[in-house]
This record gives sequence, C-alpha cells and structure tokens, in this order.
Amino acid sequence: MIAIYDNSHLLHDPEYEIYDGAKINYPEVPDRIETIKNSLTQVDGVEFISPKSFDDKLVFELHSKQYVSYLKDTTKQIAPNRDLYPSNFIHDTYAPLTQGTFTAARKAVDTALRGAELVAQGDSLVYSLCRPPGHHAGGNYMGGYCYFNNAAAAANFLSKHGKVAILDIDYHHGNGTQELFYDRDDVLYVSVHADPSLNYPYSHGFEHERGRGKGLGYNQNFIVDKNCGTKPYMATFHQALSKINEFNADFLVVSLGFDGYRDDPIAGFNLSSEDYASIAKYIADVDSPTLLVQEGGYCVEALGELARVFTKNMMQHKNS
Ligand code: SP5
Ligand code: ZN
Repeated sequence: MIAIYDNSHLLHDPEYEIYDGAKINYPEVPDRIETIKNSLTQVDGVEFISPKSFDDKLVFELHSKQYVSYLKDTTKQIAPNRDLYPSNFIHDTYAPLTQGTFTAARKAVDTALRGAELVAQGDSLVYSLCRPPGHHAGGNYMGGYCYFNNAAAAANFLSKHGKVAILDIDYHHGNGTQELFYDRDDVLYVSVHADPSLNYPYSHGFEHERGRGKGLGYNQNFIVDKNCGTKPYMATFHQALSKINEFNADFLVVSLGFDGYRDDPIAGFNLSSEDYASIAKYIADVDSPTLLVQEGGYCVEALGELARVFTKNMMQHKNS
C-alpha cells in the first residue's frame, strides 16, 4: 500500500479554539499526522511517497474562486504564531487561520489528489495522510478544522474515471462533502455519524437529507449515539456498507476519522482498536479500489495504533 505524506501540514498550527467563549487548546494538532506517519513507517508493505502539485482548476471545481482567494490573501497578512478567527466564508467558529494555513490546506488537497490518481491508475489501496482535514469544508466556507475538502477533491477527480462512493466514518457528519455532491448521482455519499441535533455540525446530517434533483437517493445519513459502543455501531455501519455495496462503485473513497475511538477527547462512540480492525476488514471486502483520506481523530496517543491496525487489516483483506 502506498501512503502519501507531506510535511507542509506542520505550517498549520493554531494555538487555541474558542469554545463557549473561552480559549481552549486546539485539538487538531500537527502531532496527529506525525504520529500516524511514524507508526505506518514500521508497517510491512507500506511505502511512503510525496504528493505532487496539481492544477488549481481541480480546486475550483469544488470551491469558489472568491473563497480560495480569501483564504490565500487573508493568511498572507497574518503574523507568525498568531491565530485569526475569520468572519467571512465560515460555517462556524472552529476554523482558525494562521500564516501557513492556506499552504498546508492546499497541499492536503494535493495529497488526496495524488492518492486519487494512483487509484485511477490501478492501485487497489492508497492512504492519503491529509491534514488539515476536509469533510466540513464546502464550496464557499471553512469550518470544523477544515478548509478545503480533500476527500471531495479525490472523489471528484475519480468521478471522471467511473462511479464513486464516499463512505464517511468520521464521528462527525461531513456536511461539506454532502453539500458538494448533493445534486449528483455519479458520486454517492454515505455517512455514519453522531446525532447532529446534539453534536457538531448541528446544521446537517439528518436522515431525511437524501439528495436533490437527480442526486435524490445518492446521499445517505446514518445516525448513531455518542458512546454507543460496538454492537449498535456495527449494526448501523453494516446498513451503511450495504448501501455502498448496492451502488457498485468503480472507486471507493473513505473519509477516515478515528474520533469514534473510546478515548477521543472531543468525541467518541466508545470504539476500541479491535473495532477499527473489524471496520477495516469489512471495508476491504467492498469490491472497489479504495482511497483512504484522513479526517479527524484527536486522541494523539492512540492514533498511531489505530492507523496501524486499520491499514494492516485493510491490506490483509483487500487482496485475499
Ligand atoms: C474533522 C473533524 O473531526 N472536525 C470536528 C470539528 C468539531 N469541532 C467542534 C467541537 C467543539 C468541541 N470542543 C471541545 C470541547 C472540550 N470540552
Ligand atoms: Zn470528526
């Protein structure tokens, strides 16, 4: 399995998050991806490569020119080691900008696109270690630690080569991804996440949101309870997976969040690393070349283990 990594993500390092009016430590830290990279380096059969630079037009197919310019121009004016909470093009107050945010976020798109390109060329399993994450970013906004939608960029790239399914197993609903494909029938979006009436992103992720126009039926939301544990989670996960299998996609993109883990500091379905191993096995059984795109997961001490277990099980089952 090829894993794609670039150290530009280190340039995005906000100091605080505003929560309930107070400054708290920012949970989406550079160590998340460093830990995952270091762990996967030890795994037999994983080979690391760097992304390359893809044309901006692939970004503009999803995000407006106004939004992209706003991010680029605004971050240029931020002093080193300062955080700016923008007041334009936002979904919420969970997307602080630093001087390096645009560069890091743009490279995360390249990281996802490089993975998509490899999968389009015939690789059966690739892992894009994207940071910052992407699934809360929409056409015209940032939010929830996300700026550009990496998984959506990969799915949109792959849609030029065949039918694409996106399976989002981050704890949070991927409102940005949902929005970007809401009218389309060539990209299926299926998400398993915590109840949005009680959890971020609050605005979207309800089961009645099923797509629009020819996209009707190509958006499927599955809700599980916070801290629900293995049995209820897996029951719902299997329903979601059967939608993916029915669609019979040429390519599968997984928005891979580990924030369902039991010790996650901001989320959690009370899942163990064994649960992530079995989730990986079931996803590997989907008969489509698969791109893993990193989303959330904030228990830094566990991320190395979770990524290792997940990729090992994916690799073992993908080719057997
Ligand atoms: C990609 C991803 O997983 N984004 C998640 C964004 C969730 N942001 C809002 C969470 C607010 C909770 N903040 C910490 C509360 C500490 N008690
Ligand atoms: Zn999340």
